[in-house]
Amino acid sequence: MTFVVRPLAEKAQNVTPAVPEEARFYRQISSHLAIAPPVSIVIPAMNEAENLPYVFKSLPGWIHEVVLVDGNSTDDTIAVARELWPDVKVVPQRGQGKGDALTSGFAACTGEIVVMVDADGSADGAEIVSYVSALVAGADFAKGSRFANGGGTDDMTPVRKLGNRVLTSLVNRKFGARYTDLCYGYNAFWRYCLDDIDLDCAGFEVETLMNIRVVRAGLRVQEIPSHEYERIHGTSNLRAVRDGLRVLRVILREHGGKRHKAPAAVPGATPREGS
Ligand SMILES: Nc1nc2c(ncn2[C@@H]2O[C@H](COP(=O)(O)OP(=O)(O)OP(=O)(O)O)[C@@H](O)[C@H]2O)c(=O)[nH]1
Ligand SMILES: [Mg+2]
Repeated sequence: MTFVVRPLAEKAQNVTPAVPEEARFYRQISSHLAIAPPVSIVIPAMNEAENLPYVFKSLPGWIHEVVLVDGNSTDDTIAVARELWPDVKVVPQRGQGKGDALTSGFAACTGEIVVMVDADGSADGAEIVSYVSALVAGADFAKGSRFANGGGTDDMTPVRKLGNRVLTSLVNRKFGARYTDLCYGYNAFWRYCLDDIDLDCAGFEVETLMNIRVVRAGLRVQEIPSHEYERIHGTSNLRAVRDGLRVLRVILREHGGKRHKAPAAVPGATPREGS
């Protein structure tokens, strides 16, 4: 990958520089676009060793860093990640659940742009350029959607599609959003959005909480059509009813103006002892 090194002409509005001005340079991210802000990828991973080769293979070479949050994996997740991406920053998880993992991952990022990518092989890293393009063009939060024109899913059962649709309409009605997809893990944002998102949840309700708080904060949200592929190996950690109810609880609590206190643990999560 050839980087074209030039001084940055103007600092983007509202962007807190995470790297010194003199260390900035443009990275060419497509044949028509070069960007200055460094991009961090956050990957929550719990026993995903078999899927990581597909995930890392699809990541573009111009990214600034990869932060992998290990959910106390009992397989070779960490070793495989280090082999595939020697500079990977491995962050151990203190609690349990995807929300807890992302909280730790975001805190460890040094890039100005953060992209969340699942480790099950369902997300195509080639789409990252679309998310980043939307952000450098003015959006605060680039939210993946499997149901916007151009998006799709090979992974959702009819029951999950229905549940997602009902919960999406509820959020749209209660918070004045116009989302087409609520519970999707492929999103990107400028790091300053974390001040408004202020994550305090443990499980799969994390994306819903983020989507609600960014819209409530008046941030500019742009949906990005995204195709979700089937998980390649292993089984899903998501339980449609249990996690659907957690999502519903978050919606109702946020609408009631209360901050959601993180539950102690996510039932069904299987952490390894002593790591
Ligand atoms: N670190 C960490 N990662 C987790 C945890 N729970 C889930 N993940 C990761 O979060 C991502 C999404 O989890 P999945 O189990 O694929 O759930 P899903 O994508 O909603 O469900 P499927 O569509 O069936 O794949 C995967 O990369 C998981 O490894 C956790 O407790 N800790
Ligand atoms: Mg998945």
